[in-house]
Amino acid sequence: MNTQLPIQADLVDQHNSTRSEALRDEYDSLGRQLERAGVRIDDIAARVTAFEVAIPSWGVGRGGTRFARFPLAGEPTNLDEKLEDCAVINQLSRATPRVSPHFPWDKVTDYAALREEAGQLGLAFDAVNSNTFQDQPGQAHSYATGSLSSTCAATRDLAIEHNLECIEIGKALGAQAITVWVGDGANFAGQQDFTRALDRYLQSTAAIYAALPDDWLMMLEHKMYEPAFYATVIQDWGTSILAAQQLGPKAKCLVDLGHHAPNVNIEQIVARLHHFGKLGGFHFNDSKYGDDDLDAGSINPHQLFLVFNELVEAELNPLEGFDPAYMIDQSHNVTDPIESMISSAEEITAAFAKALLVDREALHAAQEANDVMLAYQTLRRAYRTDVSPIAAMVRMTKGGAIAPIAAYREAGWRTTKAAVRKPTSTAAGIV
Ligand code: AFD
Ligand code: MN
Ligand code: MN
Repeated sequence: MNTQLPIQADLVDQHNSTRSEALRDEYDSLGRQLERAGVRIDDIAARVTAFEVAIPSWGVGRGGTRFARFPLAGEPTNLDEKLEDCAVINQLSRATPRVSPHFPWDKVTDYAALREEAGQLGLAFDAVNSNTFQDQPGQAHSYATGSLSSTCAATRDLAIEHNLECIEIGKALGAQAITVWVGDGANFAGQQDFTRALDRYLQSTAAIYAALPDDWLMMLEHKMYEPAFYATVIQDWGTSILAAQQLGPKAKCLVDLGHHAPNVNIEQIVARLHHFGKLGGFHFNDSKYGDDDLDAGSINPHQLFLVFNELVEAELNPLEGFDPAYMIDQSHNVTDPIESMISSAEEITAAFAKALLVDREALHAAQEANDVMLAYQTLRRAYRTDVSPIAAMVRMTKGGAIAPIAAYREAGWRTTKAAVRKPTSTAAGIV
């Protein structure tokens, strides 16, 4: 396919030419440092080259809170423009070649044409997301009573139908997974029978599961609260794994880093899910208090590293297979979403690269010998390493920019788009 990338290739080449000598120097120096620890930098670079994380179609516009949304001049106003911005992120970072779409937000009439359009921008589609947490105009049965777990059969049927449609759309787009997150739950004690609500959810998801193609996954995304504030139907990884086990082998759990109670040990959840063959994928983001949807690694990069440490560990013990889907799920309320996504992709890649640097043999030996300090220091040594020359070298080799945010600013993308894209609304609301 003839790709037509949004930023002029000359501009990226020129950006890199002024920086490549310094980068080579830093890469070689890090290479010597790693060699002394018995690690070949090119091996790490090869792994980083193959590493990819999908971006959310809903993350390229300015997000908002329930109080307000502050639009950004030149932000995308339709799906074509969203894809264009996703292509910019991937062109400069070379780590985000797939877009995870959300329906009905991303509904179009011709999905074959949409796939083609994305392909021309160097993009493909990742897991489709269904949306039964808000009503669409003219919807026959409201989700105000819940969706897949609603007490109202007609509402449940509508929610099932929507998920089936998402699978059909996903097939046309070349996706191989559907992520199901529901806002179902209760705001008051006594509002909902916990058991019956879960039973209804399981029945509804079984109907969706039955329509999954053989090579597809259904990822169940748990979330502790919001929009329901007293209880949610799939509140944590416990309910999620039990539901996934009941549904069957194609059902797995999706871990959104922001969907846990504060201080929960997410890396341990990752290890547990993998142990039972139910680790489906991730929604990366960062948070301080709840489902904050802040940029990955911006608050707690150490946690991100510890998650990847478990992932690298899991990869060495594939058990029932190891192939989690990596996706970003963020809301960019105060930054340019393109810059946030580039920065997040870099943080996620760095966490992965650092986890690869962990001396596994030394770590396992220290664990077996109960040498607590040595085990801890083994992790720390990897975490402290500045891996940015590896990520930059990989980006440049793949045709991206050495300093992608600087290159993005040099390209003047947003200013150019502000002149041609329509202004967007300031309406409050969570997207
Ligand atoms: C939710 C979940 C989920 C969903 C998104 C919608 O994280 O992934 O698709 O928000 O914006 O909190
Ligand atoms: Mn999510
Ligand atoms: Mn969320």
